[in-house]
Amino acid sequence: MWDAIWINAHLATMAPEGDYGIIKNGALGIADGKIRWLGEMSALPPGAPQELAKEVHDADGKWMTPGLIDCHTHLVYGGSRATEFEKRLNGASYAEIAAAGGGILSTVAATNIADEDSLYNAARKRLDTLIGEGVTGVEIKSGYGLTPESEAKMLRVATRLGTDTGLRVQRTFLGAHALPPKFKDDPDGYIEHVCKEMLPAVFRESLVDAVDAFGEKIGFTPEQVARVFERAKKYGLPVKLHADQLSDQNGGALAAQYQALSADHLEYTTEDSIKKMAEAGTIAVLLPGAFYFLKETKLPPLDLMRQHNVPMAIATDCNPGSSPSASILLMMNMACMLFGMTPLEALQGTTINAAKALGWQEECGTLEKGKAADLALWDISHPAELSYYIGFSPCAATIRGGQTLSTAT
Ligand code: DI6
Ligand code: FE
Repeated sequence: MWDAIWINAHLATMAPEGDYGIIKNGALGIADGKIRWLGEMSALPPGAPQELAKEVHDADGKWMTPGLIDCHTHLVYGGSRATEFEKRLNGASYAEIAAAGGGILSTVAATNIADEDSLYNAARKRLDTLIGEGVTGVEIKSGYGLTPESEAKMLRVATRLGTDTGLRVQRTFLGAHALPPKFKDDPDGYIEHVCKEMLPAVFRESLVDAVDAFGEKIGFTPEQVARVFERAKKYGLPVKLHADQLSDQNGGALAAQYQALSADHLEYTTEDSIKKMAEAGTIAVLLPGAFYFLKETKLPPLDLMRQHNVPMAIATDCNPGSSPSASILLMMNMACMLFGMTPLEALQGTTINAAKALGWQEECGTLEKGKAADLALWDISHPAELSYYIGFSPCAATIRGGQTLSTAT
């Protein structure tokens, strides 16, 4: 006997490659937090649904997909950057604001003075918004602390968010996000500090699942990133990279060289980088919110990614500077409208490919027997509808490991 069954649901399993994997008029049974059975209603084992499972949910023609996964966020942060947004609309550029000590560093200042509870409460609202859009898994980066204590504080908040909500959370250490004022003229010294003090400190506290860096002219050089990645490898931690967002830094190739889970942004990435990502199995994470909010004009090379079979994921990049959004569905719409993705690619980008971008593909990302019961139920008439609405969530339920998630509000 299963713990629960959903009957009269249309399933978009996302399991076969290149397809929604649709099962019309289906059912899905779960036990111990895992999917135990799925298929057409007509193929259910004999007996009334009540005899098959302790809990019976009649989906009444709704659609079920894997729970969505937001595989790149900075959703723990203090303050807001609305005044900077206003400056940009009055003509200043993102890079100019960063060079003048604003940008990421202004969020670092606000995050450093915030206590854990206030960071938690602000982040929880953003996370609850994601849950309301069918999200069952999320990646959360540090990177607005830039001291061992403050990075640990951010990662503790990320840990608590996972524990309290029941979401699957990957905690990513992003110490190499920006140069703190204390190391203003000594980027190499800061990288040394990241490798020898900060990463060991958060690792000792078991606060970190992966390591990221910002490889960019206004971030860190490929050599500096490589040093961070070498150290991450020593700890057995997977890496990922903010790559080629504002200029080509061979970031895709660098990520691939370290078998990175993903290279993210990629507006300026070259074919050479993409080929290397394909060989290394590095996922391309596309962030249309940042492209939109920074008014970028250079599109990531999607055709090359398709040509070389680099799986594409989509994420919110939720952060106060370049993508102040906690809507994964809006990102799917933007990926279609701004990047020319298809709705199928967009849904793959927030399910199976997002799972791959976090190394979770054996556990979730598709509806398959044996995988976790991380599910989203939708009041829609076709899965393309998930990429279609703008600022509206047709989500009817979010289920993680068999438990229906509720939000704090
Ligand atoms: N790239 C981004 O999109 C975010 N970080 C990064 O390295 C933006 C961070 C910010 O502006 O606060
Ligand atoms: Fe980012």
